[in-house]
Amino acid sequence: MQAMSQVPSRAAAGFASAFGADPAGLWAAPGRVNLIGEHTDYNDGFVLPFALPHRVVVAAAAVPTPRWRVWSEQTGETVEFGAAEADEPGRVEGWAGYVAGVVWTLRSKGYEVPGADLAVASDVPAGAGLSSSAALESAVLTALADLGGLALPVEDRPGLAQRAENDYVGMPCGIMDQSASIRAEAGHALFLDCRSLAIEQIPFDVAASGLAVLVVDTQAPHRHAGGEYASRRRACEEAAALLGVPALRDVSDLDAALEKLTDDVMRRRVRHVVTENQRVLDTVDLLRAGRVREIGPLLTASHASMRDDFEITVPEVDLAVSTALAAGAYGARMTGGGFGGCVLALIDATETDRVAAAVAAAYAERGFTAPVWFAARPGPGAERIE
Ligand code: GAF
Repeated sequence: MQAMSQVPSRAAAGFASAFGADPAGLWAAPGRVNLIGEHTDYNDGFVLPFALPHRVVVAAAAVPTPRWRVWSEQTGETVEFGAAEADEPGRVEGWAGYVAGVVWTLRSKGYEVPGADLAVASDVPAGAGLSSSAALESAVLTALADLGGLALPVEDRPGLAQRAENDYVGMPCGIMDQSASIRAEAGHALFLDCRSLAIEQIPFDVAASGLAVLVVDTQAPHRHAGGEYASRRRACEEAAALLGVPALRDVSDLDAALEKLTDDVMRRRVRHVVTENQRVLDTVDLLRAGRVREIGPLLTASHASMRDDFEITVPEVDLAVSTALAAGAYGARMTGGGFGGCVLALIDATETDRVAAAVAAAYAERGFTAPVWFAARPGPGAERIE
């Protein structure tokens, strides 16, 4: 917790040393874990993420000309770009591309984006499937909107940040991560209909039920994650076209749909998406009724579906899930896009250390890199913090 509270001062100090002045303000946006609903967002389906207390913090000040300088604590470098680079998708590469992408998406929608100096610090683990890039986009978007006094309704912001990632950076993600980072509320999970973009804040105070969400960062290297993600998305879109529906969200009779498809891989992809959507709805029903423990089997079924039907898990992830379950978790699943990343387990709060130790021991036995873990509580969405 202590390290987290230092992120704002690190961003402010980085701003002062990179730009020789004080920032006009500090803005923060969180990473997320997804409780359930994986690879459903780009199928117009349902998701239920919550915001982590881990955040990207941006210290920023407007400048009078259309140019942007961005310092990153992680790399220690300052990247500068102007309107020409911002207006050409892909031109700014690497981490600064997410910042340029936000400038691009706003400018291309006709917003008067102020030039700015920005310093970025973060305690969202990078490359762990906890949406550090969505947090960066969301923090920058929130900062630029405030600095420029842009009339930017909150419900439009996730789509703008997603567009930065899809069309500037070139990652075909759905809208879940940016929605979680921008629209989540502390103490709640965000139930999002990815077609209508309607949201409902679902109370998710695990501690009040004597429970904890243990997040295990498996440290598994991401294996071809980008290409595999894009190929899963393509398979879903092809299946929807074959089935004659706008998106897999619209499959109402799973058995009939599976009969129409001849390709076994495609059938399993469809089965994952359709059953996962239903699991999100069932989880929301249980949480609305305050039956938190009972969501466990849905989490575990979600994992089996990702492992067997969507085929996006890796041995480290499967081992963390099976070990947590054997150690008494009510449910456990991989969270995020897959091919590495994090696992979450719903456990009794008193059991956190014991379950984490069991996973660490299982990893040691298999010769896997030691995992990192923390207990996650739903934090707030993007906001100005100073
Ligand atoms: C990644 C993507 F960015 C999200 O849009 C979502 O598809 C997720 O993988 C899988 O549920 O985080």
